[in-house]
Amino acid sequence: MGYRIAVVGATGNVGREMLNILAEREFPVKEIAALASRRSLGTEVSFGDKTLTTLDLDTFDFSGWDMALFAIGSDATKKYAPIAAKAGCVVIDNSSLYRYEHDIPLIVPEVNPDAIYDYKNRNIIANPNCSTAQMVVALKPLHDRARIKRVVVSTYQSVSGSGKEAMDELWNQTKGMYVPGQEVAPSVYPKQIAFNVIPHIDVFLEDGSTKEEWKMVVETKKIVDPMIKVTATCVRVPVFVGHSESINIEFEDFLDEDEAREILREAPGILVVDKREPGGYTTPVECVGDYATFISRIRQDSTIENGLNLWCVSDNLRKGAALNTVQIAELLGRKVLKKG
Ligand code: 11C
Repeated sequence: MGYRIAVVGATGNVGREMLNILAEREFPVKEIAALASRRSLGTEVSFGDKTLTTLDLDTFDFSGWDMALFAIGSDATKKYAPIAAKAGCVVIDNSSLYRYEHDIPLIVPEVNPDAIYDYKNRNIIANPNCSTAQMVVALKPLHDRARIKRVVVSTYQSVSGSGKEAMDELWNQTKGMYVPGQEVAPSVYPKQIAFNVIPHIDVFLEDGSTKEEWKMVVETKKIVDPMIKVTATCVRVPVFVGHSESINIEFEDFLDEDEAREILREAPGILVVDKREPGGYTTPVECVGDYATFISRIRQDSTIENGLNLWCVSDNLRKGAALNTVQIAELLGRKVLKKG
């Protein structure tokens, strides 16, 4: 028993986290393959106490493999995901390529687990954007109680969301600020990220919003409820790992802040840390390596009839990417494939 699992893009930030999380959660693995592009071939990656040598994605035969967890860009996904899916291997994809297609389920297991059965349409399941994943975990239990009408969210997103080169840029730029002659010019980002914030993530759209902001709107509707209105401002901040969000929610019905706190305490995937004193909240550095979405600063918004404010923090490489993917794999195993 157990599953034959391929991790595609095993040498990247998210691929490595997928391997860590599969091992940590003792996912029932019968065989595991770490796949990479030819450029990274032969690179070794860790899987629990084992070391795996990466195999060539280009020549890999997906027949007989149960699931492939994809953590490569949209262009490469477009080439390889259909090959895996056609070979009978269920693709769980982290890129944005398939998320918005009507016959591809977009899943956060705490929120819409029943969408799992739609995997059969194309043998592909999509994983949401990191900033959406952590937000919808918090929204869903509140929506079930008081019906959300509108959400206004501002994000504070870490550089790991843009990959390893961006993490290096923050590190080198920060060091370079103190050493005359070693200043590092922006390269991944359009402006300096060290000691700065940049109100721009992903490409600009015609209406003046960015694609990251659009993703939060469209994905929340697909995962939670198409009736919820969302407006987002996404901002990159000089934090290595951990996305934070200030979320303002307007409900149909009144929801008291104490009841909201109790609902969130009971909700799956959430840890409430909400003491009204210095340090009685969670910051991104404290969420790194954790599975939970942390909620703090829960309070009434007295400027509207039925409003709440809250602060939401999570490890974007985990709940925002690798953990959610592994949770989808667990869900698929538990509800459908049943080999575990
Ligand atoms: C960021 N949220 O922080 C992005 C990274 O659509 O999966 C993930 C992009 C995506 O830059």
